[in-house]
Amino acid sequence: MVERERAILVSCGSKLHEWELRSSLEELAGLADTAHAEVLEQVIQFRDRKDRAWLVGKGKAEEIAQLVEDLEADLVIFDQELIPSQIKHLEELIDAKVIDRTQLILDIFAGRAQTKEGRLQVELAQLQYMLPRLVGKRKELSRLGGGIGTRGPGEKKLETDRRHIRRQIDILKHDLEEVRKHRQLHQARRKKQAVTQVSLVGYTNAGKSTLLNQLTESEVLAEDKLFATLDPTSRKLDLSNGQEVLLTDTVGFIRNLPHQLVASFRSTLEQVTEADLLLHVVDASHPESSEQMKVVEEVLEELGAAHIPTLIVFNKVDQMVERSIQEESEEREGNRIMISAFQQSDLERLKAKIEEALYQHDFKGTVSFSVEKGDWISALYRHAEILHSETEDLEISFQYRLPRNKLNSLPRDLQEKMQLRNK
Ligand SMILES: Nc1nc2c(ncn2[C@@H]2O[C@H](COP(=O)(O)OP(=O)(O)OP(=O)(O)O)[C@@H](O)[C@H]2O)c(=O)[nH]1
Ligand SMILES: [Mg+2]
Repeated sequence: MVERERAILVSCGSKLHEWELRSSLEELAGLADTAHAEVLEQVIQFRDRKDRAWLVGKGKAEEIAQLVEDLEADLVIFDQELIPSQIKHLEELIDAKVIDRTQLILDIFAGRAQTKEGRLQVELAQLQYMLPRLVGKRKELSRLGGGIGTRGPGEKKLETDRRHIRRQIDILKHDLEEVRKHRQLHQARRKKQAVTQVSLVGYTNAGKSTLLNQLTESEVLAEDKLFATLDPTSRKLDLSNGQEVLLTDTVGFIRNLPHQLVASFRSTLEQVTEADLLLHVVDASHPESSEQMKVVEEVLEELGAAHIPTLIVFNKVDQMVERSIQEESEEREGNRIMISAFQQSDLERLKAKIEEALYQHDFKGTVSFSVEKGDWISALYRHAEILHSETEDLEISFQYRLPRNKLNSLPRDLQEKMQLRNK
């Protein structure tokens, strides 16, 4: 077993936001653990304004340096993003590696990516994170005196490093585009076959992979770690009405998700935007479940997926303390369900609820046209459920129910006739 790095965690912010700072720091400890670090100490510095040079202020930075020495720490992790000049100052003072939350998350992702696309995406995010930091260092150098000794090989090296990184970024983007085209081809085929797609989304560690496993009897990795899943996995799920849907597991979200990551994962997360239904899985036993839900909603918004019908799945109710409050809210609204992923009867209820949600979001209506439109009639019989039909003179009219994802299986002119195209 590899020796765990010894880490000190630091957070800094206004006393007004103490609660938020503490819970974010708690989460940082979880991230550190996921990255195999041993957390020795957590330090919070309250100040209303961040120090530009030291973030936490020089005095506090000196205290941290002392703490590093006393505890023999290898690593100091800041919960707030560090700007280049802060990294530089802190590294000069502290005899340990200095990183921030974003770097830690990128590092975890790098260790976890399994597929080619996942690896490319993480690498791209890492380089994009590095690039401005190199620029920063260069500026720092030229400001410090300029002239002899500062511009020489050091600056040249940075310049070549930057060029090299830019080139790498271009190559990665190009490779990603290739992988992406390939995947879109698959997706287009899926769409053509009009397979209903249901995607699991939610905060990291909510139980998405566990649910995928339980519902489809598969064995994807699920564990009590943050970001256990990076690459989307799809499995077939049979509903009790005989309908077959494709259930997709996705990467978990977290507050202050590095935006470089959201950007590079956009293409894998496109599967989320293509879904017919989202299952937003929430760890109902987590003290901050409602904040976590908000974060997920924000990321969905950012991805352009906020409009997709969503079923909120409150998971881990077996671990919940205050059950009654949540149950009440469940009764008030129809788009939520409380379950434990380990309870067979709950899984059955969930499947029924998925069926219901898919059904609920189908198109319903009536349409009439000439009986001579043979291709329209057969398309309707093939793809829609005909609730009622009537022929009068040479007009035939249908009362129908059409699954949302079957829309494009109908001839375009029929879609227009049914006035469903822009719904
Ligand atoms: N008690 C209890 N634990 C659960 C339940 N569902 C999942 N878990 C546990 O929660 C932990 C996280 O589960 P995962 O399925 O890996 O969570 P995830 O949402 O896929 O997490 P990421 O992939 O990290 O985003 C695991 O240890 C599961 O065993 C549940 O209903 N009850
Ligand atoms: Mg997972």
